[in-house]
Amino acid sequence: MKPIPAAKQPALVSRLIKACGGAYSPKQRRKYFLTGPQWAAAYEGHALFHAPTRSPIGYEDVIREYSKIGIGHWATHDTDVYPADALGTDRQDEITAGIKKALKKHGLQCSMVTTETFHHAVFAASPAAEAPEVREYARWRLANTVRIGHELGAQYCVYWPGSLGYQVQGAVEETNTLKWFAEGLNAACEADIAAAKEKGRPTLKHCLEAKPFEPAAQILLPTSDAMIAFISSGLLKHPDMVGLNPEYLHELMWGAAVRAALARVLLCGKLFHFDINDGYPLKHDVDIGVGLVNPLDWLNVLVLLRNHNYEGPFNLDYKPPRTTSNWGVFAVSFPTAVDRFITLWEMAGEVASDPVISQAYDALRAGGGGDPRDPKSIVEANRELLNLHELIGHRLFQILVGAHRGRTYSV
Ligand code: GLT
Ligand code: MN
Ligand code: MN
Repeated sequence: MKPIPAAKQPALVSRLIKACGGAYSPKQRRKYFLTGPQWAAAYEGHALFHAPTRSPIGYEDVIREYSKIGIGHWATHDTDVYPADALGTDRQDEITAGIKKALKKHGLQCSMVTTETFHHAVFAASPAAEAPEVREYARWRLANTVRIGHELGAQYCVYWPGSLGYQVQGAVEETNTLKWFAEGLNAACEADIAAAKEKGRPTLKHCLEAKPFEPAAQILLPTSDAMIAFISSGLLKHPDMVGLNPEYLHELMWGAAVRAALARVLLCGKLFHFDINDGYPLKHDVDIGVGLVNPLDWLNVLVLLRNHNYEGPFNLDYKPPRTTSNWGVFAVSFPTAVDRFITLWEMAGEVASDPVISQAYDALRAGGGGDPRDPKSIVEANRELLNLHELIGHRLFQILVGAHRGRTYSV
């Protein structure tokens, strides 16, 4: 094959994306509570070892392109759109007005706001640092974000305390740091209660997001389970306002069964928000597009969420790879991620109504009828019934590859 000139490459990519087929329309995509983060689309491909491969892009472009794709909601960190030194000044109000205008023009809603408490030098020792002025500044930043959220019509506020930890052990006294972190959340909740009252709006749902490592070497709240315990530690003044935003990959990173981690959050009534992506266990936060690595696991996760009537957002916290261009972010990355999610979600619906799976579940729950005081008889009575466990696994695989609808391969 001859080299393909740069000018002809978009046409080639577009032709092959069309050839893939199976794309949903923007109207269909808008039926799902999908949220697109500003930082995900604007990610330039940089990291510790990586120079950027894409050029900067502002909120107007992101909002417009999300709208074209059919992503109905937008989420942002304060400093994704407001320069840190514009926060709390008139410039903040001007930017807020610009965002509102762009959202309205393109028919999007702001679903969630989050405070960046990890990038700026002031957070070198975390937002819950020893110096009281750092903590006061952090409290102000959180309260300011809450007010921005109310102004933009958001329902959720997320906290990712990635810098809450340490590089060297002994410098930080963990119980103090956690108490100080709770003070920040308390300030955010109180600011929320005041702003909600003033605006006649409901209060926000405050969601903690765990990640087991990065950027701090050791993280004080590394998992969703740790955060659930923290919420009920007694340190929070409004524990009912605080729940979780688990991220699929962040649980996988520490080796969790993601579905089991989510089940524990569901049991506590704390599954408020969900970051969707993919990746590998015991590796870094690569934020690969949903379903590209673990589609069967994803199917199972969505079956659980459907069964429990989860109605919160599915937030596309995904990093388009460095090999993707600025154009490709909206031509390939986001539409395909959205379409894989929708496919997996609908497939999860098929699992729920699949006659083989429901008969197998019913039979397992009926049990074999042994004598509860005689374990030997229980073993005998259930012997053949328990073959259904593996059979269910096989059926889920069939549903994933379409074999339940007669798709076969000739040998
Ligand atoms: C950061 C983190 C994400 C969080 C974002 C919210 S910031 O990109 O890795 O998982 O959701 O603060
Ligand atoms: Mn996330
Ligand atoms: Mn991540």
